[in-house]
Amino acid sequence: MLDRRGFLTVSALLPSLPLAMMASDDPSFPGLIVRESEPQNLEYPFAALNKPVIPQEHFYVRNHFAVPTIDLDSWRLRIEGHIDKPVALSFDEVLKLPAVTKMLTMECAGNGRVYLVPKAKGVAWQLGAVGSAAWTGVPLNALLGTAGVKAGAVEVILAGADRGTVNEDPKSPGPIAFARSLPLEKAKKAEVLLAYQINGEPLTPAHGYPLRAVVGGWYGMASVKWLTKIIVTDRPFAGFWQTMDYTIFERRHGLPVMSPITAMLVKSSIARPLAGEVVGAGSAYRIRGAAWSGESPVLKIEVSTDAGKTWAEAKWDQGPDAFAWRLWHFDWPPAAKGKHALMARATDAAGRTQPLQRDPDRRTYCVNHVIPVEIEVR
Ligand SMILES: Nc1nc2c(c(=O)[nH]1)N[C@H]1C(S)=C(S)[C@@H](COP(=O)(O)O)O[C@H]1N2
Ligand SMILES: [Mo]
Repeated sequence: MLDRRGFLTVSALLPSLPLAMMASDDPSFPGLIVRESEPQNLEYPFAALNKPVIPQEHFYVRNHFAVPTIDLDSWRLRIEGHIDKPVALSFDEVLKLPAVTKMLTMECAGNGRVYLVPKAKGVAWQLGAVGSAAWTGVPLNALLGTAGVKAGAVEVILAGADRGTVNEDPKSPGPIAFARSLPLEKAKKAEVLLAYQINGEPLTPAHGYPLRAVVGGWYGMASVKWLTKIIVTDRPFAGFWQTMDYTIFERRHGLPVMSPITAMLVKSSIARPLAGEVVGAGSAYRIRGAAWSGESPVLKIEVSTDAGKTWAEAKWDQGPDAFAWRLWHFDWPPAAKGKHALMARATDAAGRTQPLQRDPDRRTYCVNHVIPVEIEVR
């Protein structure tokens, strides 16, 4: 099937095939890990990380509901609310607007949840609900300019075409659409795109075809897929994923206040070795991983091979970027035989360092504390 620009959309031909079964350009790729099959929730096998750009067919998938069926002819992007003039654009009209391409890293706020003690409810992500890609689309700010934001506007709600009923308490009052808001200030930033391409390809249905938001620097829940409606408001949005799911406690005057999750926290993850891996004594082993932070470049990456007693700096594979992760490596001559706990910790340009301890204010989200990787040298 050809899309409007004549691109072959593989996924349009195979709408019911799980992503994990789709053809890949990399025969060594082990496939995505199925965390849930309906709705589809697929994790990137983090140990496979060997280049900074994740191809679309390897990119993790986080869906709350079934992928909506979109008819491109009747599809419109509508801008409503606290604006001068309502806007309704066809997909062809969106494609004609000036576009930009940016490398942006996106991490699900639940990534790493499986490492929480006690065991937390929710999708049991390990390290791989994160990815980085080159996204192409229209800056949200340009569309807000066309609509004319009125004085007194505070937020921009982004709503998707997917709908469903939340069946766990607190249950939703029937089917609701996935929606999330951004403060107007963030919505106007250059890193907030309405994207229709990833790595130069049209989006697949799983990743939001035909158009999705990509909110650079923020956890993934802000990057609303299957975007059809943008509502500018003069008061804070209190939707389900704004006030129930995807919230953490923030301390205000010492009191914990439920607050929507926003920017990604500074984090690094070790891709190799895997926990439990056996490493040969004597030969140098290359420890590899990635590090990122929201809205700030990561500048320092340290590795400990003795459970945090001593730390040494690792080497970066890419230059600093405020919105994209950097891969790193550390060449370790594993001398002593026996068990070792490997750790990595990143520091960003704002001076924030990854903590060693879990902060319980973050509920089951924003897992960025250092997670030791226990291996054995033989
Ligand atoms: N409409 C819609 N947008 C959505 C979601 C969703 O379920 N519906 N999931 C969000 C979450 S929680 C994440 S982490 C990202 C994941 O994007 P991806 O599936 O392309 O990796 O999409 C976000 N946008
Ligand atoms: Mo997410």
